[in-house]
Amino acid sequence: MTPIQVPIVERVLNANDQIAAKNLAVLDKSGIYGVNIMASPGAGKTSLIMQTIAHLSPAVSMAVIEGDTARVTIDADLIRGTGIPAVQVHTAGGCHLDAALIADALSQLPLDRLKFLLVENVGNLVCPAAYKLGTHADILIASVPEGDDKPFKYPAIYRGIQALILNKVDLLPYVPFRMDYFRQGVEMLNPGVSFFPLSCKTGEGMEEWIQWLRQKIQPQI
Ligand SMILES: Nc1nc2c(ncn2[C@@H]2O[C@H](COP(=O)(O)OP(=O)(O)O)[C@@H](O)[C@H]2O)c(=O)[nH]1
Ligand SMILES: [Mg+2]
Repeated sequence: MTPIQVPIVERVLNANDQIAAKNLAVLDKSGIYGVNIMASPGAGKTSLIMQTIAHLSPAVSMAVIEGDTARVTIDADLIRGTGIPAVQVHTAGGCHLDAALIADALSQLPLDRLKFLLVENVGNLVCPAAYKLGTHADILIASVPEGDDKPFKYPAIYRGIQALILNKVDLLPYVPFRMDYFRQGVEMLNPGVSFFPLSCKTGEGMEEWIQWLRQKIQPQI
């Protein structure tokens, strides 16, 4: 079985990479900076998007693509409530977004009027790591209650990111979390990756993350 399965998986990923490259070209043509947000369920993806909107909009015209495995629009409705365009994508049980789903979502957005795109991937620390979407940056949100060992247990997703957020630092006094151990795992897998410990609840650390984003979006604003 294995000799047959491996080439098929490679072909699927190659096809995805080709569509991802087209998505990147579409974003670049419109001068849009795209960020793919990955994390486990509940780490704070939607909360970070809401905070980011609060800091950057309306100065930066932005949109959000929301990925969910179930046929719900909970997060997209929340985003639309801020006045920001949001496209809800359903993966019909699939554990990750892929480039073709993003291509379809991009066709539903007013690209000529946008400068910044946030994508909320399906909550999962395994599958999203293997599927490029065609964004400029892949970022991961870890959170304090998930525990400090996650870099060691989910290395692939930590290896491929350009920025790491550690959310819920307001819970550090209440939850056992060895920051040194966590940082050691991250450094082993992705030396020097941009790191933002913050709290979407209290706002602590948020300014550094927003500053990083501003520098990326800068040429357009
Ligand atoms: N204490 C604390 N709770 C947070 C923080 N950020 C998000 N939450 C809560 O964590 C839960 C999951 O957040 P959500 O943004 O929906 O996570 P998602 O599933 O990754 O999109 C919600 O109850 C949030 O209010 C934070 O910084 N501190
Ligand atoms: Mg969410």
